[in-house]
Amino acid sequence: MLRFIKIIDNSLKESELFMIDITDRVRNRDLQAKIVTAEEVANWIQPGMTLACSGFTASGYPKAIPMALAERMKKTPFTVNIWTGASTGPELDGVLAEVKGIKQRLPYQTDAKLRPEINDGTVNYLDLHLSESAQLSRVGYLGKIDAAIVEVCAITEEGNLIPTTSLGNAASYVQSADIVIVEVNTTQPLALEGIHDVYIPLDPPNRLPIPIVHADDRVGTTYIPCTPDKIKFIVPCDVKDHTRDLSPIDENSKQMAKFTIEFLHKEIAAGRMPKNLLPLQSGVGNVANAVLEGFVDSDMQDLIVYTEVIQDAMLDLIDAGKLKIASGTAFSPSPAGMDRFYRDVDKYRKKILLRPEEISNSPEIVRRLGVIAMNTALEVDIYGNINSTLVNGTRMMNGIGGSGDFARNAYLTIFYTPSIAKGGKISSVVPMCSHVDHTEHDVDIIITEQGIADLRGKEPRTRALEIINKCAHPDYRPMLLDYYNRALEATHKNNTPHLIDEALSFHSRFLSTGDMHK
Ligand code: 0RQ
Repeated sequence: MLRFIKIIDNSLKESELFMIDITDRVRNRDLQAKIVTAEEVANWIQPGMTLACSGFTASGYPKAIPMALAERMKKTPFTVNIWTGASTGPELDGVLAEVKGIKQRLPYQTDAKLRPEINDGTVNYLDLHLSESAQLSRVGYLGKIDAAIVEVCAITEEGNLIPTTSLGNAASYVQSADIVIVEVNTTQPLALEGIHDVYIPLDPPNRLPIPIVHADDRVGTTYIPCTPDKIKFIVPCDVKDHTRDLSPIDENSKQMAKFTIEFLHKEIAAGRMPKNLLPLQSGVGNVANAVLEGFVDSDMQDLIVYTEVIQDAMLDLIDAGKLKIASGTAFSPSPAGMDRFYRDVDKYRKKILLRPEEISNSPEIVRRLGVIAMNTALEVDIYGNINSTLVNGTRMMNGIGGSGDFARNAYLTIFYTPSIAKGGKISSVVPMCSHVDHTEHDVDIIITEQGIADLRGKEPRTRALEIINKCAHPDYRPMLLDYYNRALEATHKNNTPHLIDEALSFHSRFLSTGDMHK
């Protein structure tokens, strides 16, 4: 059966009418009768509905339906609630933000058009720990799902769904929803079948131990369980994941990567870690990429990755013969990385495993495996608290994402930040964070391009000197030392000395003068 669908390509310009045949991917013949256009689904969606979508980073999110929905909203403005696994690409968050079509958004985002709407009160944004978001939705705190919208490679004879480049919360949303809408994406190769391991835990009080004791353990199914009767519509789509090229690794990131590798070598020498380290988790972005590339050039072997997002550097580690397994919830390489993956799919897929985010980020498993968590901060304070989300304590950047899932539960928790931002007008080391996502109790190591502060086994006053002297930029070091010394004196050496009237003075100075310097 052939169907017509209006497609908007990745440049987001309208293009011609394409004919997409997805019958080979809808293996249940009866289900083929449910194939419709994205416009038909967009017209079915009602204002105020909660649409729980697949997608994690710019990987595996529905595209044709949100684009058609945005077109409809241009003519008839209304809003819906969008739940996903994490951030998505411009064909979901971007197009809907552009028409102000989102009322509530959770659990994470990074979209440049959505961010201002979160910060001007248009969008109600729930910034959630990713590992917890599926459970919160299942038990009903977040309201009811009107439809789950899931991108797949294929639908099996039984109605089960073969996911694409991410799993995120898709399996849990499908389980909770009465109505499932499926986007069959023909750009997603069937070679992805088998790479997933779908396990949905029972909710308390019936939760059992999640039986993963090694990063490569498989405990679930290779598909998202579903039944034909739950599937209301099936929509063809041939728009690719909108993954981005990585920016070249800058000098600061290279320096932070170098500090990391040197430090980990010392940990091995001290007998605190095996020679192949412990499972690695790394955030996304420049520093994370540089650190992972640092491992490629290092003498370390048989590395294990238990993380959220699998990026290009993992392919480099596989090619260098240094990676045993990379377990995550999203495969999110650059376009070139994706081409590379597909050219040699049989080699790479043996080493890559995609799980639901409540498993990839599970506190239980992160603690059991002894993960080394490496994430990025906006700012750190002199006692080791971390702000990852709110600029000047108020303006949302992206969200906590999975950083909290890993930071609190890891064997070793490292945070990175360049010591200054905005050309030196901002010190990333401040007396007190303007907002705290990760507390001093969670943080072991802070690394800037200036140096590495080891906070383990140190009480707050010693930590303050360690952070100021090793991580702060030399331009700000005297100001921070002056603050600390006066706080020490004023509080008569309290456990955690602060001058309460002055603790946020760096921020207030920046807000009034545009510069944290005196
Ligand atoms: O702004 O783009 O306007 O220049 O913040 O900073 O240095 O480019 O760093 O891209 O790695 O992002 C914490 C936001 C860092 C990210 C954060 C400004 C700076 C720049 C970005 P411009 P950089 P990155 C797994 C883990 C939370 C989620 C997480 C993040 C912009 O890492 O969202 O960890 N983390 N997930 O100029 C004001 C400061 C600033 C500042 C930097 N102190 N004050 N602005 N900037 N420091 C991933 C997932 O969960 C999917």
